[in-house]
Amino acid sequence: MEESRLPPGQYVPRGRPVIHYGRVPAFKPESWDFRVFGATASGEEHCFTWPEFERLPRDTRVEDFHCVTKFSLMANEWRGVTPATIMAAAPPDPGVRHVMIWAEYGYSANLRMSDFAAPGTLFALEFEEKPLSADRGFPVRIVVPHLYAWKSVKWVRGIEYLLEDRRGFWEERGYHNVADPWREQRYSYQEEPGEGPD
Ligand SMILES: Nc1nc2c(c(=O)[nH]1)N[C@H]1C(S)=C(S)[C@@H](COP(=O)(O)O)O[C@H]1N2
Ligand SMILES: [Mo]
Repeated sequence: MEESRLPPGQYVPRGRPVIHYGRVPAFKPESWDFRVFGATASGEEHCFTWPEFERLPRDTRVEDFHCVTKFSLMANEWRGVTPATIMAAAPPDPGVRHVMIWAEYGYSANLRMSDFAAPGTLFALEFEEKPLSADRGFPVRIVVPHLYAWKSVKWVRGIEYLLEDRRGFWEERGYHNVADPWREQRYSYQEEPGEGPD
C-alpha cells in the first residue's frame, strides 16, 4: 500500500473491526422506509418503501475508510445508490447547504452538501459483492469515505435537508463538525470559525 493513502495518525489493523454505539437494529421490510424531509424543493416529504429503494440503480465505489479511533480499512468495495439519485427523486430547496443523515435509534451525522454530493459518497446496500451484514448497517448505510467514519452512518432511515447546519450525534459530543481525516479534524475544539454551526 502506498504510504500516501494513509491519513496522519492512522494505521491498518488486522481484520476489519466493526464498531457502533448501541445495538444492531432488526430490519422489518414491511415497515422500513427512507424519508427525505426538511427543506425539500416542493416542501413535501418524500418517502421510499423498501421495494422502491431496493430497485433504485446502483453504482460501485472502491474506497478507503478512516475511523477517528485511528484504524483505517483500505480498498473497500461498496455498491449502492448515489446521493444524486436520491436528490433527483426528492430535490432540495436551492438554499440547502447541509444534510443530516438519520439512522435507527436516532443516531445522526451532519454533512456539508458538498461532502454529501461528493463523488465517493454512496448509500451502500452491498459490501464486497454481498448484501451488507446486519452489523455493517443492513439494509442501507451511507459511506462518506473522505471523512472520518462516524459520518458513515449505518442503518440509514432518512435524510433531512438543512437550510442551517446542526450537529449530529458525535458532533454534539465533542467531535469535529467537518471531520476531514487528512487535516486530522478529530475534535470540536479544533474547529476554525465557519466550520461549525455555532
Ligand atoms: N447508526 C450508526 N452508524 C454508525 C455508528 C453508530 O454508532 N451507529 N458508528 C460509526 C463509527 S464511529 C464507525 S468507525 C463506523 C464503523 O463502521 P464498520 O462497523 O463498518 O467498521 O460506523 C459508523 N456508523
Ligand atoms: Mo469510528
